Amino acid sequence: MMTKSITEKPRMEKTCLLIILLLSGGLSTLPPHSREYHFVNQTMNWTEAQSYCREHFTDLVTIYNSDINQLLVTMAQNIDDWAWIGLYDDRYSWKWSMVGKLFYVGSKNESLIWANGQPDCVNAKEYCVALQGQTQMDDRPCGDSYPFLCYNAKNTSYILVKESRSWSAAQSYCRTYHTDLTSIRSKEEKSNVTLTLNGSGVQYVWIGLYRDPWAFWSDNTTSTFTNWMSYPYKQPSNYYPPEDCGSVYLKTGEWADDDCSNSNYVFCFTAVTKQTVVKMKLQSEADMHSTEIQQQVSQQLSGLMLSEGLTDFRIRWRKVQSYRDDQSKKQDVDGGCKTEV
Ligand SMILES: *[C@@H]1O[C@H](CO)[C@@H](O)[C@H](O)[C@H]1NC(C)=O
Ligand SMILES: *[C@@H]1O[C@H](CO)[C@@H](O)[C@H](O)[C@H]1NC(C)=O
Ligand SMILES: *[C@@H]1O[C@H](CO)[C@@H](O)[C@H](O)[C@H]1NC(C)=O
Ligand SMILES: *[C@@H]1O[C@H](CO)[C@@H](O)[C@H](O)[C@H]1NC(C)=O
Ligand SMILES: *[C@@H]1O[C@H](CO)[C@@H](O)[C@H](O)[C@H]1NC(C)=O
Ligand SMILES: *[C@@H]1O[C@H](CO)[C@@H](O)[C@H](O)[C@H]1NC(C)=O
Ligand SMILES: *[C@@H]1O[C@H](CO)[C@@H](O)[C@H](O)[C@H]1NC(C)=O
Ligand SMILES: [Ca+2]
Ligand SMILES: [Ca+2]
Repeated sequence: MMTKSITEKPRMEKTCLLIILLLSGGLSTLPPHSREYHFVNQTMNWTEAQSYCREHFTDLVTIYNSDINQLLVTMAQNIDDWAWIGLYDDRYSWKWSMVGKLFYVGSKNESLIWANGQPDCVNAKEYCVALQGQTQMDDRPCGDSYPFLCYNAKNTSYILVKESRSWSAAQSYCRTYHTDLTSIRSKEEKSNVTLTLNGSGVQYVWIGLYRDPWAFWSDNTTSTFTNWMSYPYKQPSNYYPPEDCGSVYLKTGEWADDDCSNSNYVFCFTAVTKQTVVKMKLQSEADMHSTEIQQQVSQQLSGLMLSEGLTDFRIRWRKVQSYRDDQSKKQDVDGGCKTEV
């Protein structure tokens, strides 16, 4: 006689729970709606200040407008000293005029070599690059007038214009009559440039390399607001080079560039992140456990949310096993039903 034992399992209905997290605050590159500011009543160098802020709060402060600037001044109660802010100058963040993309020359040489001690950004005024002695690079004041090298993409030729112009006037000229100021991104380009300059006797010649001064904040957000001190010491000055870190004078709220190894007070911020969770239970004839179907639904949903102007969100899937015979007994099972966009 055969016996058959069947363990009767409750019937399962596969359902997926779709979870949408709506976020705002510190996680995007847009200034968040709400930040808390902190004055650190201790002095340290800029790198230590950055670590301190990241450890105890979110990051060094980014100042988006004069209201925030004023608020910081109020917090420090008239101390006759300086405090670090998140602003810094990256003297290796060079870009080519022709591509407009960040091209990190850095301190290592690709096919370019910085002349001894360069880039030194004398008086915080040198944001354009000229070839010096035809081979080595030097950052120079963009307003200086030098001969310049254009590149013409139509007939792939390099044109040395011996008439001296400022960097931006040279750029306009090249863009009008040729393609742009020349780039030097490879050995081939370098040797063509050397060939073009050979025998010309030019001392300095503009090429297409330039950078934006004081463009970066520690938390990677951007701000167009500045409040540089103009009197009695015009800032930024790069007076004791390198002065690559931004600080605020606590009595007036005016800014100065400072040697990053100096000891200053510190302003940090905490991003107040708001999170809204939207849960949707989806039931369908389609197999909601199929990754393909989940991705399709996620994609449509993200498209919908983006078109509504919502940019900061995550979509997650979660498997829910609901038992027909006992609706109250529900289990969330991680994995298996999960997708993120
Ligand atoms: C900083 O600390 C000193 C004592 O160490 C105190 O006298 C001063 O009021 C504090 N300043 C602020 C702004 O908290
Ligand atoms: C890089 O610099 C070294 C010396 O520091 C030099 O020998 C080498 O030729 C340079 N390379 C390029 C591609 O310029
Ligand atoms: C390339 O074209 C430019 C602009 O028309 C001209 O000035 C230049 O002489 C040409 N170079 C060669 C090598 O044909
Ligand atoms: C540079 O010169 C070489 C020949 O030395 C040529 O093959 C190449 O096309 C030139 N490159 C550019 C960007 O003009
Ligand atoms: C520069 O031109 C001279 C002739 O005018 C030539 O002898 C020399 O080899 C050239 N140098 C380079 C680097 O091409
Ligand atoms: C800022 O951006 C850089 C490069 O994109 C990245 O390496 C770094 O982790 C970012 N820092 C923060 C605080 O988000
Ligand atoms: C800041 O101080 C730390 C430890 O004292 C040191 O390792 C670091 O190099 C300093 N940073 C700067 C920019 O001087
Ligand atoms: Ca220089
Ligand atoms: Ca300074």
